[in-house]
Amino acid sequence: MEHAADSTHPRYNSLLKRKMIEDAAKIGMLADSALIAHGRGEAFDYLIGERTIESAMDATKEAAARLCAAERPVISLNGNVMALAAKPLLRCAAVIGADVEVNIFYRTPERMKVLMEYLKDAHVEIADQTPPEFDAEVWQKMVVEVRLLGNSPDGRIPGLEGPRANCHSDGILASDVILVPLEDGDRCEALVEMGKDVIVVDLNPLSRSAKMAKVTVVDELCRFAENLYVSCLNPASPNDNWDNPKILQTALEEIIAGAVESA
Ligand code: PTJ
Repeated sequence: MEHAADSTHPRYNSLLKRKMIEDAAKIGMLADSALIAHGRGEAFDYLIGERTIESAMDATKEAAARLCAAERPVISLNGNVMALAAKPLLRCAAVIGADVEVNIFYRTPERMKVLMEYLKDAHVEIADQTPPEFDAEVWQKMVVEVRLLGNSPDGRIPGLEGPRANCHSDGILASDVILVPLEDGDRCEALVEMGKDVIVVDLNPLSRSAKMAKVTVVDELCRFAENLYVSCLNPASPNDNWDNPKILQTALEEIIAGAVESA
C-alpha cells in the first residue's frame, strides 16, 4: 500500500488505518460521515493507549464464546468495518461458521454495489490464504460456506425507518447472536429489542451502542478482529453472569487514568 509514513514512524499503525479509510472513501465504500466516526474512534484509542486493555480482551473472549455457541451467528458489516477489517472478520466468520451481512446506515444502491464487490473479492482472497492451523482443503470449505448477504434484503428490522432497516430474513433477522462492530445506537437498540444477543465493538464506552449491547468490546476494531480469531480457535463457554456495565466502567476508568497520566 502506498503510504506517507514508513513502518518506523511512531504513529505508523494509526496512519495506516487512516490510509485504509481514505482509500475506501475514494472508491465510494463509505458514508460521508465515516471519517468523522473514524476520528472519534482514534481519539478514544489515543486515550486508551492504543492497546487492548484487559477488560476488552475478556469481552472479546466472551464474544467468541457466544458466537461459537450460537445457532445462527451473523457478523454485520458497515462501510468503516469493511474498510478496516473485511478480511480478518471473514476469517473469523469461517472459524465460527457465521454468515456475514452488509448492513449500512446510509444505504444507497451505489454504495451497496461497491461494498458487495469488495466483499466478494476479499472472500476469494481469504479462501486462498490458509492459516497455519488448518489444512488448505478444509480451510477452503470453511470459507466457501460463509454466505455473503446484503444484496437482496427481503426483511426489515422492526422499529427502524427508511432503507437502514433493510436486511435478509435468513441473515440478520434470523440471527440469535449478532456481532455489529461500530454500530449506531438506534440499530443496536432495535436488535436488542428483537431479543438478539448483540455484541458491539466501540472505543467509546459512553456511546448508546456500547451501553445497549449485551457484550461490549471497548477496543480498536483491527486489534479486536485479530484477537477474536485467536479466541474462536479455542472458545470458552458463554458466561451467563456476564457483567457488561462493569466492563464499560473499567474501560472508562482506564481512559481517565490514561488521560491523567499523560497530562
Ligand atoms: O457505513 P454506514 O453507512 O453504516 O455508516 C457507518 C458509520 C460508522 C459512519 C455510522 O455507523 C456512524 O455514524 O457511526 P457513529 O454513530 O459515528 O458511531 C461509530 C462509533 O465507532 C463511535 O463511537 C466511534 O468512537 C467508534 N469507532 C470508530 N472507529 C473505530 C471505533 N471503534 C472501534 N474501532 C474503530 N476503528
